[in-house]
Formats: sequence, C-alpha cells, structure tokens
Amino acid sequence: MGKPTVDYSLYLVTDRGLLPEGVSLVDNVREALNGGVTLVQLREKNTETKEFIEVGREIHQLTKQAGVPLLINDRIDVALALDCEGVHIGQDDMPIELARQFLGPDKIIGVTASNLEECQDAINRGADYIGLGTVFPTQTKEIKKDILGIEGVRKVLEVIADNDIPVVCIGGIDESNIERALLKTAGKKSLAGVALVSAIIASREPQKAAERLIQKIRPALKYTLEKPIPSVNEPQEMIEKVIQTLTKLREVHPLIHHITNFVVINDNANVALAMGASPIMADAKEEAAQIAQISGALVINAGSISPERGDTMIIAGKSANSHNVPIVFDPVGAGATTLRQDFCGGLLKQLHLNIVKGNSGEIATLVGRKIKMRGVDSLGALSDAGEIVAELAQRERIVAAMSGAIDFASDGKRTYAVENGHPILEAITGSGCCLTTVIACLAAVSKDDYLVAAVGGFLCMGIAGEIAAAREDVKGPGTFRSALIDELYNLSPETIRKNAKLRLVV
Ligand code: 3NM
Repeated sequence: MGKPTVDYSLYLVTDRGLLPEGVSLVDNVREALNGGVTLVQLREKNTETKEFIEVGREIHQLTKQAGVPLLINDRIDVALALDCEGVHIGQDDMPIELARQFLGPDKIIGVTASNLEECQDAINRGADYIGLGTVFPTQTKEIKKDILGIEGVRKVLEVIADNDIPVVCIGGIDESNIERALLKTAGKKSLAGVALVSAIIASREPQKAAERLIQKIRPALKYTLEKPIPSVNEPQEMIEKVIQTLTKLREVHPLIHHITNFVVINDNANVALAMGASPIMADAKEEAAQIAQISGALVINAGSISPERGDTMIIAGKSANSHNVPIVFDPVGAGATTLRQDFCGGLLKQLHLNIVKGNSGEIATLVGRKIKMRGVDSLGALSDAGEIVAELAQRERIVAAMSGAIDFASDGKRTYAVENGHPILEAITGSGCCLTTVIACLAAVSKDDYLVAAVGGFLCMGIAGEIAAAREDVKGPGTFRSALIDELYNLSPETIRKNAKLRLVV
C-alpha cells in the first residue's frame, strides 16, 4: 500500500473550543474541505475516547471523500481504531519509534518542533513531517516556548536544508500574514505549507476562509518550491505579455487605491485614468481597509509620510494582503531621513509588498547600501543595479524595480533592463510616482506574474515619454507633462512592439 502522498499546503488543525456558537465540528470540517483544505488533524484535548472515535469516524468519512489524509493528534489508539492515515505527536507524547511500531510503516507520523534541535531529533527518529512553531503569537494555545517569527523559521529551514522532510509552520497564521509566512521564510529550503486552527475553525464561513487561504498559498508555494526557472521569458515574449496585460487593463478598468503624496496626487489620478484604470485617492483611516479590499491594486507612496498616514497605510496594506490585492510600494526618499527609513523598513516587515519600485538611492537603502541622496532624489546610477534589484527581490520574495537612465526589474529569478525613456521625465515632478501608478494599474490585471507589471510600467512610461518629448507642440516640462498623459492614453500594442527596448540581464 505505502504511505499516502500528502499535500501539506493548507493543513487544518481542529479545536472544537473555538467553533462559533451553534456550529458542529463535523460541519465546520466539511465546509473547510469544500474550501480546499489539503490535510486535517483532529485535535481533541478534552474528549472521552468513545466520543473521540465517533467524531473521528464521521470526519474520516468526509476526508476520505475529499481525498485528504486525516491525522490524529497524540492518540495512537484512536488513529488505530479509525485506521486513518496517521498521527501528529508533540514533544511530550509517545516517542516516534514506539508510535511507528504500533502504526507500521505506512502511516504518517508528524512531530511538533519548536527549535532546531527538536527538528533534527525528529528527522533522526524518522518523522514524516515537522510542524514548526510557534511562528506568530496566538491565543489558541498556551505557548510557553519562544515565538520564532519569520526569521526564526527561516534560520531553522536553512540549517536543515539538505534534508527533504516537509516542514509546515504553525501559530497565529491567518489571511493577513500567510503569504509572508511562506515567502519570507524561504531560502535554501521552503515550507511545504501552513498549519492553522482559528483562521478556519473560528470562522462563520469556513469554506470561504479556506478558499481565500488556499488562493494565497498556491501562488506563494509555486514561487518558493519551484526550482529556478530554466527557460526565462525572452524579451519578445515579455513584451507580448505586457501588451496583453495593457489590453486587459483597458477592458477591466480596475479601481486603483492610492495613498500617495500631496505633490503628485492629481497627476497620479490622471495617469491612472489615461491607462484605463479608475483611481481612488483615499487617505482616511476609517475607510482605508474597506477601499483596499474592493480595489484592484493598492499604491502606497511614502512621499508625504507622517506617523498618522503610516498607520493608515498599514491598515490598508493588511486589508490588501488579506484579500489578494497587490500592493505596489514606492519608498519615496527611503534613505533621506530616519523617519522614512524606519517607516519603509517597518512596512517591509509588516506587509507583503508585491512590488517595490524606487530610484537607485531608495532601492539601495532597502538592501542596506549607502548611497548619496539629495532630498528624495538619488545622485548617480549604480553599476550593479541589476544585482541590487535581484537581491531585494530574492530577500523579500517580491518584485523589485529600480528606475534610472536604464530601468531594472527583477523577481529574483528573472531580471530585465528597460532602456526606454527621456531625460525630460526628470524635469517634471512626480514622474517616478506616476510610474508607480502605471505599474499598479498593470498589477491589478497580472496577478499571476507581477514582473510583467513592473517591466510593463517601465515600457509604457518610457515609450510614452519618448513620444511625448518628440512632439512639436512640446516646448518644455509644462507641455511635456500634458503630452505624457496623452501618450499614455494613446499607447497601442504596435507602438509598444515597435519601440520597446527590453533586454534580459540574467
Ligand atoms: N501548536 P492558530 S501553536 C496547535 O506552536 C498549535 O506548536 C502550536 O492555532 C505550536 O492557528 C498551535 O489559531 C495553535 O494560531 C495554532
């Protein structure tokens, strides 16, 4: 028979104490399975054996129908009685070897570990997978051990990278942090999935909760578990993807929520309209979460930052992360002051920013390099710009984009250089912020590959800028600004195909 193959992506651990009033565990699990849960652990800390087995039978029926393995927490006897697919044991439960003797070679045995030593011990003793926690603070279980955080999980994974044992993390995972948990813990080894309790069990709509979670998990796992892409997209192929995305943008007219700076707000709105999107410039804390949730993309621009606006950005960002709305972050002036540096660094820790776009100084600051800044402008280009964007992209598991005479965009695996643009773009205020808007418009309709949005943003702004600058009616920055908006509005597939100067760096 052999051990069943297990998909660890969305691992539901039950706790009937957290069920909403009037909801039964069996109904909750049924809905969660309908929503896409891939593995279930029945965790009954205070249930008598007879009832445990009865509930277990019902739940095992459901999991079998769904083709999902059922594991029993701690109780080897109950797992045997149900003949389910395995057990999950803690550090204080029966030793793994003994559990294996009872259960035989075909059952799954998972083990809780909270540090590197426990992980290594579980591997040596023949565990089939590890539940590593606690990753974030949680109310669900009394936690006496240290909270590992993203960094702690990443460190453990790094050391056990040579072993291919699947590892899931547990503790405090919900819709707002699930992408960070998967993407930012990944290095040489990545998580195989996430285990969680309250995000589904305490929900009144467990099916919808599971659906939303799995929607976030799948792309994140695709990114982290995929081996480096062997055939990168050739520039020609990328240009066609950009054109398809622009065409879709003009069909869909997505809402683009901006929390941007006071200098560029009107230009950003006009640029979004010219691209075919619908801008909303909403700054109020009270509505930030609601608007982010219904938007196609969220722009967070650090330009006119203040602690109060920073709070609004976090609220909007958490809501965007929870609802699969891409965030495009413009770290305006990241290295200019301590306030901006702290804010930008903090945002990277608290949110999953899908795309970060800045000038050379801003991006260099985010990767920890020192570069000369004058106000919000950086002075000079970087000889290793391509490597720096790739480094930021890899470290944060995002798409990073750096504007300059040559623009660079990377997802950590593919890095492109765009050589379109015109020096007069520098003579109008906010051309970089408008570029961020263009990227966000494209991101709203390219959720499977945000690199298309970043490369597309550079191409659209660069080509529109070149055409606008060459127009006879353009006499200087003032007329250029209007012409630029016109040319963004007029951009056609043929114009992009004819003018795109795109090359693959790595
Ligand atoms: N084990 P929630 S934390 C069952 O750290 C369990 O080992 C943990 O619940 C560990 O997803 C935990 O609601 C509870 O935060 C996780």
